[in-house]
Amino acid sequence: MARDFVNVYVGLGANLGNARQSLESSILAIQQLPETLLVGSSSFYQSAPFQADGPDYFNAVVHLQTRLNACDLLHAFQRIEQLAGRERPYPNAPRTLDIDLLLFGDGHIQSPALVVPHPRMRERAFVLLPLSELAPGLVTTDELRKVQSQVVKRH
Ligand code: PH2
Ligand code: MG
Ligand code: MG
Repeated sequence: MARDFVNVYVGLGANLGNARQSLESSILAIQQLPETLLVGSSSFYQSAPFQADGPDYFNAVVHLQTRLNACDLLHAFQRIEQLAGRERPYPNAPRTLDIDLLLFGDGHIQSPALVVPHPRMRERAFVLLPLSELAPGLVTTDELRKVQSQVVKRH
């Protein structure tokens, strides 16, 4: 029997090259993945690098429904990052495109390659603000209050 569609939330980020264009292109690429529907995408948000360096980031969150498993989805995201010229010279280095699996249904995954829910997403305004725009029920007001000192500009 075919597996059910799972609700998935994905964080997009870029701070090298034309970051806004990279986010737009990544959404188109994600939309073309097999067995996957794009349900919605947030506004774009601009912020200084959080615990990282380089130019300002543009970030967004997209909501998907997919029948791919988390591992296949991760590999598909890595391929899209590669096509966007992603390099990894050191941890949290500036990047042309970062695609992070934030939530995979109500699944909990703990493997060397993938941890879901994303372990740092609740500390980051650049994730919580676009996520709460798309799915207000997934972010509490208390969580938003805790990150309110992080300056994030909605576009
Ligand atoms: N990603 C990081 C580290 N810091 N800061 C902002 N503003 N946006 C990001 O996407 C980001 C970051 C590691 O993935
Ligand atoms: Mg990331
Ligand atoms: Mg990443």
